[in-house]
Amino acid sequence: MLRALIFDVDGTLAETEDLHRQAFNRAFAELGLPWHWDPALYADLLTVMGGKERLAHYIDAQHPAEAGALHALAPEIHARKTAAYGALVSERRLPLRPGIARLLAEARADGLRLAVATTTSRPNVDQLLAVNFPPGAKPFDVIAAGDEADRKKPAPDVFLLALAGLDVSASEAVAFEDSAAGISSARAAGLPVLATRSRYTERHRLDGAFSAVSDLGEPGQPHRHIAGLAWPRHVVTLAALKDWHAGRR
Ligand code: XBP
Ligand code: MG
Repeated sequence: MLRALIFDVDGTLAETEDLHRQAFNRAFAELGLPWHWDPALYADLLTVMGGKERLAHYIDAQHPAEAGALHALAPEIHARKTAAYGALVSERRLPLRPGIARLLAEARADGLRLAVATTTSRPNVDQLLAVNFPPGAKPFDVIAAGDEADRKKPAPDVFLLALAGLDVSASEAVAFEDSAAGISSARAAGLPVLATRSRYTERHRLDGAFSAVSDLGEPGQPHRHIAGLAWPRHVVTLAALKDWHAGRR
């Protein structure tokens, strides 16, 4: 029986990654670092999950001669980036992707449990939820984020943390992801995955997902089907998810 839905954040709940990119650039400028991550470079860097890990990879790859000093500065860079990201999410009032609020409401009304499983830092999740839900709302029962997991995606840790917090087994849940690493992580945790491709994962292979679509769709705003299971009227509804889940092998 389907008892829970578990959502990735960046690229899945909302198109956040370009604000992360802009936040990194703001942090570099604040600290006088002559670095600028353009969208093409950031798309490459996104193969490394985790902003701190991504920054460390960039330092080692692009600035090996000063790596020692730069790694020592990295926590300050990332802290400023997180502050800048929160300001950007708030300023831009970053919306949820199509179908997310609808599916969350359908799931809540049907008594399902809801969780987030993300590589991003917890303050980033809180900020995105704060601009999309009323004060005091608790859209998710469990939020598993960032450094709470021992290993970042594609390791399964953060999805296992979410399952434990929900007290459900992987066979009773469905995961939603946008990236190859995220799909690998959820699959490694034993979860079926519905992939909603995002702007920064246009070139990602979404193998492993039982269904891949452009987004969850809204009545009157059908999604584009990419691969795997197709959805009636090109909209992912809880009823259709429950039908699939009940009939899956
Ligand atoms: C996406 C990530 C995160 C963000 C940046 O996480 O890899 O690292 O890019 O956030 P997910 P931080 O898709 O799992 O939500 O700088 O806080 O890591
Ligand atoms: Mg993601």
